[in-house]
Formats: sequence, structure tokens, C-alpha cells
Amino acid sequence: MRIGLIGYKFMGRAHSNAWKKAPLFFNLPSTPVLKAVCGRNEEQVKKFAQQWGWETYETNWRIMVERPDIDIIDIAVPQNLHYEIAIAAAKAGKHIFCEKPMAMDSSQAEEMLRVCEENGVRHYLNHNYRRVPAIALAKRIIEEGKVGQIYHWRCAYQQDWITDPSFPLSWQLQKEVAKAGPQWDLNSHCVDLALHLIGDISSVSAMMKSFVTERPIAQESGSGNLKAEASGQGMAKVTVEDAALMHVRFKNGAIGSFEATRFANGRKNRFTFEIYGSQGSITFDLERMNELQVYDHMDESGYKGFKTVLATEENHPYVGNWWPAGHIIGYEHTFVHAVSDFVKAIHDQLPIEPNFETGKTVIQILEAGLQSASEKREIEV
Ligand code: SOE
Repeated sequence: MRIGLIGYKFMGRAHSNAWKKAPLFFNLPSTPVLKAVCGRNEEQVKKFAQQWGWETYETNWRIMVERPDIDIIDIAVPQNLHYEIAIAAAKAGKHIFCEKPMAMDSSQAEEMLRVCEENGVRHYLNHNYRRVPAIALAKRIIEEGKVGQIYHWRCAYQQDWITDPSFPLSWQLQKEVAKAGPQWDLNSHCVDLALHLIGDISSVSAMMKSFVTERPIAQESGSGNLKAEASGQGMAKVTVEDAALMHVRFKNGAIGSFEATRFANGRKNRFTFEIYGSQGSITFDLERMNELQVYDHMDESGYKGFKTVLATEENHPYVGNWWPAGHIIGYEHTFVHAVSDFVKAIHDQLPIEPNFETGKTVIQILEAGLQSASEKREIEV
């Protein structure tokens, strides 16, 4: 399967690593070939191609999606470009591996899904945390009925990379490019997992907050890896929120909370969730991503308590392909799991999630959150 990657910054690196590693660690029915990478800056994209082993490069994504020697288009650019690229790629008959958040709004998401279906191409949306072994284990435990009826979902995604008011106005802080702040970037992950682990959401009430409303204008090129440099051209308005809080009702009767912020000083990329049910409970913390905390309400009285399961044993999802038990894995491995599953899904014609259908639902919920915050009322989804 010949890959064409669009974008070569933070996610471009994570995806390149994944395509390279997947056939080495997973028994794939077809080997990904790193055919071409695309970026606007020729000097930089050429260097990237050489460093990461991409056979060729392009500087125009429209040329890239039409290339007959490419089977899969991997979209690793900001979300304002996903719609146009995905539609063109689907029309050109390419399968699509797309970074999150899927799109700028639900009508874009709906059309992306429709055009993929009409053209018979496969689509995968990279909410990579579903493929953290400990999270896949949480799913298994819930499906086995060990949590029972779920009452609560409680989730927080906390970062601190923009708390300094002199951090420049990078693309993530501009509405035209990012659509929203942590509501889109971080809560998209959280909502995807809530749908996966708990179930459908029926209503949303939300609150958004901006703490710093003006920032130095950034250099246009951006430097990737959540960094940016000021251009020296003065200040401009921040057009997205810095923090987003949501409360939801699930269709199965559970209730849930989401806290997504870039203003939690000291928290670099802390993603935690807690699930409380009639038979047991589960908690997860991305900063300890190989572990799952599991509470069994049926344990003998006097011996009840959360236990730490180290999700690195051979019978835990994905990890048997890596190292012996206890030899932990990290962030980048989730991308390897994702591309491996995608290659298998295409080759063996298996279903795969999350996909554009899931993404459309996620975007509808995030949108309802923005609407709820601006109208100050609960919104039915
Ligand atoms: C930045 O907030 C970011 O890189 C997200 O865009 C990713 O999806 C998340 O995995 C880590 O944080």
C-alpha cells in the first residue's frame, strides 16, 4: 500500500514513524510504502523526505492526491484543510487516514463521509487514544460487564503550553484555521472516547473561557511541536477559547463531564478519565499510560480498593507485538497501532473505527457545546 502523507510537522513525524514501524512489529497483510510527502516549503519538505525515507516529495497537495502511484492519502495538516483534501482524495479513489479533529463543522464532516461512501474508499479518523493498550483494555472490561451499569464519566484533558501571554498567536489559536481551542483539539479526543466507552450522547451544556485575549502575531510558517515564534509585527486578537467545560447526558442514563484546557500550569499533556458503574470503576491517566486502575465492587469486604493493572501482558490489546511484559510503550506506539489496523481493515475489508461516521458525531457534539456556551442553555444533540 503506497502512502502519500500531507503535512510534515508534529503529526507528520508521528505518522511517518508509524508507517515505518508498523510492518516491523505487526504482521501486516500488505507493506506500507512511503511513496511521497507533501508540504508547501520545498526546502523543508525535501529535507524531511530524505530524513524519514519518503521516496519523493510534492509541494502541491492537489498533484499529490491525483498521483496514480498512491493508494492512501494521509492527512496530517491543520483541520481547516481536511475537508478539501479529503473530498479530492476520495474522488481520486484514494483511501484516507485523517488526523483529528475531522473538520471545521458538521456539514463538512457529513459531506466528507458521503463522498467517501460514494467513491467506495475507506476512511479512518485518527483519535489515536482508542489504541492505547490500557484504554483498549478498559473497553474490554466494560464489554465483559465488569463495570455494570455506568453512572459517571469524568474526564479532563489539561495542557499548559500557552499560559505565557507572550506565546504567539499560532494557528491553533486562530478560529479560521482551528475552528475552536481545546473544545476542538482536546475535547474531540475525549468525546470520541466517551462515545466508544460509554455510548451515545443526547444533550450538552457547556461553558468556554478565554484568559488571554491578545497575543503577538506569529511567524506564518510555524515551527511545529506546539511551538511558535513571534513575527515582530505587533499583536492580534485570540479568536478561540483557552478552556472548555462540558456536561453531557448519555442515552443510556449516565452523565458525564469534560474539562479541556490549555491553562493548567504544570500539566503538559495530562488526559485522565474516570468511569463509575454499579459493579466497578475504572480510571486512566495518560501520564501513566501503561496502567489502568480497576475497582471491583464485588471484591470481598475489607479487601476492596483500586488495583493497578499494568497493561503490558501478551493478552492485553496490541502490546504482545512489542516487548516482554513490563517493558512499557509510549505515545508514538498508538499511531503504529492505528496504521496497522487501517492496513488490515483495507486489505481484509474489515470495519474500522473511528471513521468519518464517528467523526461526524463527534463534531456534532462539539458544535452543540459551542452553541450551548454561546446561548447559555442545554442543547439536545
Ligand atoms: C495538542 O494539543 C495535541 O498535540 C493534540 O492536537 C493531540 O491530538 C494530542 O494527542 C496531544 O496534544
